[in-house]
Amino acid sequence: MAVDLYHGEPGSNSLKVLQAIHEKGVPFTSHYINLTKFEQHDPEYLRINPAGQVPTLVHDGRVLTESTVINEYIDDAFPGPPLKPADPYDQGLMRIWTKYVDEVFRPSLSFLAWHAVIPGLAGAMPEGAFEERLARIPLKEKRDKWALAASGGFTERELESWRHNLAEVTDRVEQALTGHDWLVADRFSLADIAVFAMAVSMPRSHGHLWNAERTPHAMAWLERMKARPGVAAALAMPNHTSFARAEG
Ligand SMILES: N[C@@H](CCC(=O)N[C@@H](CS)C(=O)NCC(=O)O)C(=O)O
Repeated sequence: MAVDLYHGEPGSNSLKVLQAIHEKGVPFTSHYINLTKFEQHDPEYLRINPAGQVPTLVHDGRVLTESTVINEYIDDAFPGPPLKPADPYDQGLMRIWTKYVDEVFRPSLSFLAWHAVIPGLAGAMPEGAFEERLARIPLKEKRDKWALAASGGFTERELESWRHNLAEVTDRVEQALTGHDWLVADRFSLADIAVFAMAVSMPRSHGHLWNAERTPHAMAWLERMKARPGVAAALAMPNHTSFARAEG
């Protein structure tokens, strides 16, 4: 059995899959893709993942992309502790969390981070270098969004709605964890893994939302998550840069 995982720093979507694979105890070969060197756009990597994004799982030569899909596959395809609740209704609740992370939490976090970081990054590059990098991004949607971010083009209304989303996510997580150790059915699951992948950076990046006074249950859950051996092993994967950690 050969399991190859192509991933970036232990943050965001890469951290999501690294947690699942370590929690499940699946032996795998790690292939680090350096996002700050734009290795995700190298022709060799694009042959595996034409979207030019991490993570990508290759199991016995079969390629799977999309972190949420990969995590369900890891849980279904390999022995080890189950990462989904047994009850179908609880599985539904778990998937509402993973969908919410993919559609609301992660994009809001990314767009705000791009707004803060990309203009400086582009400005620090030699003339034309950023445009050259942009041209290599396979996904038009991402290319356009990065170009807009670089020119400071996100509107105040957009920024406000992404900030609002982050406050809403925070409140939902705090509420779900009040009186509970885990997000769904009082057991650790892919819901905790998906939310944690984005939330771990919140006390640092959005400390006004995530802090001991405002969100004591969410803060305690972050520590509970970090204390899990699989999650700790995922977080201990090499981290070469602070830029790519949570923002993608
Ligand atoms: N929907 C994809 C999104 C993957 C994604 O956005 N990956 C980011 C890192 S977290 C990435 O590769 N960013 C670099 C780029 O798009 O050039 C998934 O969930 O796997």
